[in-house]
Amino acid sequence: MEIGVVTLFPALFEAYSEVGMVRKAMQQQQLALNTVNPRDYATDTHRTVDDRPFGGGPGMVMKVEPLQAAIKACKQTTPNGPVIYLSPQGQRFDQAMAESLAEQASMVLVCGRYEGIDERLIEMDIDREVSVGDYVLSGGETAAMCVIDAVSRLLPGVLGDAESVQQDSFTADGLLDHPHYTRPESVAGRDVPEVLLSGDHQRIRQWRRQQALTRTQERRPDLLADANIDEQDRAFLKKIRLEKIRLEKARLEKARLDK
Ligand code: 9WO
Repeated sequence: MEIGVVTLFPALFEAYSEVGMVRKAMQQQQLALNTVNPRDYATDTHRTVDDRPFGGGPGMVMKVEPLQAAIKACKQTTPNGPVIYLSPQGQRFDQAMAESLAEQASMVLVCGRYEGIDERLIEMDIDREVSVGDYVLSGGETAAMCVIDAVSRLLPGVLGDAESVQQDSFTADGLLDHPHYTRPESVAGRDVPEVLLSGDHQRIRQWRRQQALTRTQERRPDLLADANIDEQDRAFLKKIRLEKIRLEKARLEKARLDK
């Protein structure tokens, strides 16, 4: 996959592409990153890329011409891929979107700065707006890195057997991950759950599944609606819900008697 990035800060992407899965994907030639700086397409002596907002107010807006020229230059190497603008107004990025973007041969990620980009540029040159979450950043760069990171690890051959996407409970079944432990067996009096030391792989698999289910129900119950869970999983979730209610009732009863 070829990813073009339009950014006033290409150095951020150079640093990011030197580490981890992104570096691995590039070494394996599964990923190519190409940054284009709108400042290099500004035509005035001061290389201006921003201007005051029509209608007044604080801050600056990214000018159309340098940004448009940069996007055009970027599309030379990524002709058919979508042009994506990272903004809080966009469709929410998630694992399913990462999977569908990973199937593309190319894409262009446009990173805004200041108060944003001229709306007419969005109308003319942006195919879709994508948000990585409901917060305001100082620019789109870190959001673009989230997209690059999530997508690169899905490219063919990038993850080894050890980190297989199939093993990842979120990717496989839409559940949160189970907890992880490594040596030593005891840390400040906290022991690794006995089951993980048992060598009983059937029991370990079941425990991890139940941990993933419990955490998803407790922390992100919204994910259960689309999760890939079977009758046994549902029965377990019902059991822990009932257990929680029973404990709460016992607690209330105790409080009543203590009064
Ligand atoms: C600035 C601002 C100032 C006052 C009131 C509201 C405001 N919103 C913004 C704003 O959205 N600035 C953006 C900064 C302009 C475009 C790039 N920036 C950005 C992208 N911030 N956050 C994102 C982003 C992108 C993707 N997913 C989450 C957040």
